[in-house]
Amino acid sequence: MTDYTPTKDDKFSFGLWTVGWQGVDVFGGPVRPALDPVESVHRLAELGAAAITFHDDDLVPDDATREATLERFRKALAETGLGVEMATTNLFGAPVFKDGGLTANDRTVRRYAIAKVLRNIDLAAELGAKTYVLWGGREGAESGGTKDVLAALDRYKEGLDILCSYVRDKGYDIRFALEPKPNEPRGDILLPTIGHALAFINELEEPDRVGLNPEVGHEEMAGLNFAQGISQALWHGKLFHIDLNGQHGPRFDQDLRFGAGNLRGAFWTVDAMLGAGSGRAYDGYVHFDYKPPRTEDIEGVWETARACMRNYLILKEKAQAFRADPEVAEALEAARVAELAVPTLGAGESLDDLRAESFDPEALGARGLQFERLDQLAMEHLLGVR
Ligand SMILES: [Mn+2]
Repeated sequence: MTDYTPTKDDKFSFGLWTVGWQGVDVFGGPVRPALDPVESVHRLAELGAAAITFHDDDLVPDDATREATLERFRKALAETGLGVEMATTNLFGAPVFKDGGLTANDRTVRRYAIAKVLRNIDLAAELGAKTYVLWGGREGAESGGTKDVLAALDRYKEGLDILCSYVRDKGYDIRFALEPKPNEPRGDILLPTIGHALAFINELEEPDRVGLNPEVGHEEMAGLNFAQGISQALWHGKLFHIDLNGQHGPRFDQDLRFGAGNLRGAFWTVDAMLGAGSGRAYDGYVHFDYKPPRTEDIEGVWETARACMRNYLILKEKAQAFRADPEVAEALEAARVAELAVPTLGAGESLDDLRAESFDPEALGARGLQFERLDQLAMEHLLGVR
C-alpha cells in the first residue's frame, strides 16, 4: 500500500480548460472566477502532474495579450518542469463555428477554421506538444436535410489531409488524434464512436499520422464499453492519447472526475491501459478531461484534480493485484482465457485436417465456462476484500 501520491513518472496531465472550467452549463452562468493558466501550472505541478494541455483560446484568447501571456506561461513551465504534451483548437465555442469548423456548410468558415488550427499547431510545436487533438463537437447536425454527410466527410478528410501535409512540410514531431463523441453539443456528431473514427482514418492520405483520443464518457454516452473500445484502438496501433473521466451511462455528458460514475468500467479501463491481459500497454500520457462540478469552489477544483490521479493509482494497484493473485491465475486458466491467443488453425494444418476432426458439440455446449468466478475475483479486488 502506498499513499497514492503521483510523481512525474506517472505521466498525468490535465487540460487548462478542465481545472479552469467556470461551471457554465445550459441552465446557469459561471460559478467560479476565471483561473490564470500560470496558477494552474503551479497548482498542478504541486499536485504531481507531469504536463498540461490547452486549446488555443484557453491560453491565448486574444492577440493583444498573446505575447505577454506566452512569456508568463513559458516561465511557469520552466519554474515547475511541467511539459505541454498535447494541444488542440477551439472550433466550437465562438458563434462562427455554430455549424462546425472543418465541415461547416459555409466554405469561408472552413477556411477560417483551417487557419486557426494551423496557427495553434505552430504554437503547439514550439511548446513541445507531440499530440494534436481534434474534437469535432460542432461537426454534425440537428436535422437530416441540413448536412450532406458524404460531402461533410469529404471535407473532414480534406481538412485532415491539409493538416497532415502541413506538419510533414514543417518537420514537426506531431501526430493527430481524433476524439469521437456521439452527440452534445450537436444533436448528432460526425465520427461518433471509436469505430467510426478508426474507419475514417483509413481513408486519409497519411493514415499513419492520425490516431485516436478516446474519452471514457463519450463512449459510455453511446452505451459502449470503453475498455473494449481502447483495446481495439490499441490493436490497430491507434491509441495515440486518452481522455479519462467519469460517466453514469447514456445521458448528458457528465464529465465527472475519473473513477466516479462507472467504477467497474474504470477498473477494466486501467487494466486495459496496463496491458496486463493483452501484453500491449498504452504508454502515452494519462490525460484527465473532466469538469469539476459547479458545486465546488476553487479548492474543490484542486480536490477533484488530486482525486483523478489518486483514483487512477488506486485502480492501478487493484488491477496489478488482481493480475498477480494466484487464485486469479487459476480462474483465468479454468476460463481458458490464454487459449484465445492460440490460432484456430495450427501451423501446417489444412482445412481438410480441421474438417476431419471429430467434434462433440453437445459436450462442448454442456460445459460451464467459469467466467463468473473470475469476474467475482475482480469484484473482490475492486471492493478491497482481497
Ligand atoms: Mn475530451
